[in-house]
Amino acid sequence: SSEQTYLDLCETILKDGTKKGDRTGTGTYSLFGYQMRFNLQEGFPLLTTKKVPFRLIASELLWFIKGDTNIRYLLENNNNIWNEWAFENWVNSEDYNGPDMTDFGLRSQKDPEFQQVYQEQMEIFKKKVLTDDEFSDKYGDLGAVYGKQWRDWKTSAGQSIDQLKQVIHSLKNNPHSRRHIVSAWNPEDVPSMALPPCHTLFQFYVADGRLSCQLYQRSGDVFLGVPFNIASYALLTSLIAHECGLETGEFILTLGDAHIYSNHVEQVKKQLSRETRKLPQLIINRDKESIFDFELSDFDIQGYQPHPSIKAPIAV
Ligand code: UFP
Repeated sequence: SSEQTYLDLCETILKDGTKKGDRTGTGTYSLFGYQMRFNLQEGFPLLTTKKVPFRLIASELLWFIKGDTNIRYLLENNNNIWNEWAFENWVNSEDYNGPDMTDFGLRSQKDPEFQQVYQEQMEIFKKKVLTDDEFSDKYGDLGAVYGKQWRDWKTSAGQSIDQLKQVIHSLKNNPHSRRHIVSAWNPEDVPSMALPPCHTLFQFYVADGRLSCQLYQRSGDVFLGVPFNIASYALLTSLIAHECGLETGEFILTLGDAHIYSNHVEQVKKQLSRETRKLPQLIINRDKESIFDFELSDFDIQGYQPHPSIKAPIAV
């Protein structure tokens, strides 16, 4: 099954990965340059060897598609995956005068007492983003992240480029083009970003009535991040194929620095000991056409019977 290509990557990193320090201070096993292909006709590539939370992936993708960069929409959908990045801006600002949150990511993993203090501050922060418009505009917004670059790329002339709309237009009108590209990597914005885009550039390809997509991902946390990234782009490809009246083809993920954090190794080994199961199916509401009209309730995953989830600390 397609899932095997992911498990092969995990095995290859454990076997051949170079031990390498990293920005977060955690340490990784890493290799450079790896490609995986997922045949979307075989089923939706949501891993079955551990449970992957589809709802979080779907709400994050809709957030990108809307061009939204404020975590409020995510919080409204019980999605906490971007909280740390906004929280970091908040605790580093002049307006914050709570307990010291220096290095909150690492410290909360090592120090249970600090973990509690951190959780409290995070809850206060989330509540403010959800209820206080002014606060939310200032500290809930992550700035020039994916949604911004996909939908509202600012040119030097002060104009805006809607890359996602343009690429859908070109897929419909000039399917054989070799220029169906969306770039999230904006060199001008990178220095001011807390997290420069991991999924940097993607390209679509049409042949035999099928839509394929290839993503170049500069950096992949293979245990925690990559399963999300695979499902997210498989979903994006499926939604755009739906809008363009095409069948789905392949999703191809090309990774730059593909790494397993040293504190994920045991979890990866556990996952590798499990048997793959049949991939689920993605169901899309046929009454809607444009991907810009889709809501969370317009699609669902059917027949997903994964092994239980496996917990692991996230490197911030
Ligand atoms: N990461 C992913 N996928 C993502 C995302 C982050 O794997 O979609 F946003 C991981 C990769 C890396 C870390 O472990 O987050 C980002 O750190 P860096 O910028 O140092 O590569």
